[in-house]
Amino acid sequence: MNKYIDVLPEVKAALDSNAPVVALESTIISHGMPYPQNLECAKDCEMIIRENGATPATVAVINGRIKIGLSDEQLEYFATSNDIIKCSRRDLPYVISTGKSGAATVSATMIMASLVGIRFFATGGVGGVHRGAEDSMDISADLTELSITDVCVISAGVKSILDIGRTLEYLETLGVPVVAYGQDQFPAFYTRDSGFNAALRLDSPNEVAEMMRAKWELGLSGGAIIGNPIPEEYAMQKDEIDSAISTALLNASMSGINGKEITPFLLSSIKEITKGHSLTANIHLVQNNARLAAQIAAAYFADN
Ligand code: PSU
Ligand code: MN
Repeated sequence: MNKYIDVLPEVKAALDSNAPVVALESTIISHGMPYPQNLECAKDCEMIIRENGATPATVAVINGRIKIGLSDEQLEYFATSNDIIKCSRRDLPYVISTGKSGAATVSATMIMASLVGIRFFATGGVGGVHRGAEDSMDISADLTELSITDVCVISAGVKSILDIGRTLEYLETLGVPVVAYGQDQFPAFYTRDSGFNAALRLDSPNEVAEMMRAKWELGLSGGAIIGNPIPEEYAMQKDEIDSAISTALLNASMSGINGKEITPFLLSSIKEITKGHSLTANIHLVQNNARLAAQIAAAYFADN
């Protein structure tokens, strides 16, 4: 594995001693938020994970090397560089073999985290079934990854730019546990309620840790989505976000945006339309997920 992977010494020490580690993705830095908020958010998430008893490991590819844990300079590079490839499962071998640099989406982060034994991962929102997928077939590789790779993903649901109902159906077909944390409703990223109940509900970090232990000890491979609602005080008004999403989707279709460009385009367009409100919400929900992920990882490794 060393042929491909560099693990930051701090992360390696934590992994060697069976201490909790939480992975963070890098696409949210390079393609999900503008500078400098992306860098501040990345650093704050790492700090929050430490404060809650775990070691953070931001995951990316730099010059063809898998990096588990980034230095401050490397974080800065992902926050400012324009030529970073958004990298999901399909892109990973190419980015590595050609010595390029890639930011890891949820699917690629899960793969690289699991290669070194990291079990928990915090992000903003998982990818899913896009609206209109019955024509475009645009379904994020994040979903299939969740069915095969043993990493539990703590998110604020799936991004509300998606078709949440179809995403939940697809996850059921794939056998991925979808948990609403602390409420019955599956959250909707910028807001606390998607209008759909999650199939499962858990109310404490320990309950989540025990569900994952049961899953993995039984050999039921794959991850889970823990849908952690954005804190009330940072949640957006439903009207504001719904109309921003509609406008952004229209902009995207008029500009002919598709494929892997669509999610970054929509996020940035929604930020413009909401005059930055969506970015503020995004930052707070990611931090909230980092906190819960650290608490879950700490509970899991406390009696492992
Ligand atoms: N969460 C955020 N912002 C993001 C993403 C998640 O708050 O930008 C990224 C993740 O990397 C996720 C990707 O895997 O969006 C989904 O992209 P796509 O829809 O192209 O699969
Ligand atoms: Mn897609």
